[in-house]
Amino acid sequence: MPKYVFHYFPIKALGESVRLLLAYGGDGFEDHRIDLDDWPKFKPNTPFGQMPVIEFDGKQYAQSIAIARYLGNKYGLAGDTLEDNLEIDQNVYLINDLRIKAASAHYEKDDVIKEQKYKEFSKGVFPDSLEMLNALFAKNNGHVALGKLTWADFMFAGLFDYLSAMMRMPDLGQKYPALQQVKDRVYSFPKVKAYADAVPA
Ligand SMILES: N[C@@H](CCC(=O)N[C@@H](CS)C(=O)NCC(=O)O)C(=O)O
Repeated sequence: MPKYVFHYFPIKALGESVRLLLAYGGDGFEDHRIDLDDWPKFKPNTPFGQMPVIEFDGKQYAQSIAIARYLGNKYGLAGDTLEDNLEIDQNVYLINDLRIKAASAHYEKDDVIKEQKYKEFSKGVFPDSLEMLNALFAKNNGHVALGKLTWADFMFAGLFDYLSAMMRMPDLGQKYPALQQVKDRVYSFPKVKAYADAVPA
């Protein structure tokens, strides 16, 4: 019986960063992927009616960034000082701001407003944020923060495909090579690669 059970939909989205950290940590985890049809039955049993949720030692915990930070601390992927951890959080929340913006276009229900958002964001917030992140990661030697491997790298690597799809930018990695570098490094760890090779794309 693995130590951790990780509950999420059968997609990457907000779950993949945690899965990558669990794979890297190597303690073993049950990758419980819940289909949309089964979700209404499972939802009331989660802390806040949302996933991702991680379960261990008889308890459940929600919120993807909180879970990623916890695993980062556990697996030696946090900073050494309070200020180091502030820098990691700062850069993680910068990525998260872009994720929220991209989601506001991607999940927009009104088709006219949706296309307006894509038009506006594709000229403004998307390139502006991506250039900022690319410069930040390049300055950090191909990492998200502190110039070294931290849980923030896993956070970003796990979100990469989701961001690329939500921003309608299939060439994200070609356009912004430092972003690709962060992703590639994370996926090059043998345990992470083994996990990624074994699951559906
Ligand atoms: N801030 C939360 C957001 C979680 C969230 O939005 N989860 C969505 C899926 S990505 C969900 O559970 N949706 C189903 C529902 O709300 O019923 C996190 O980062 O974990």
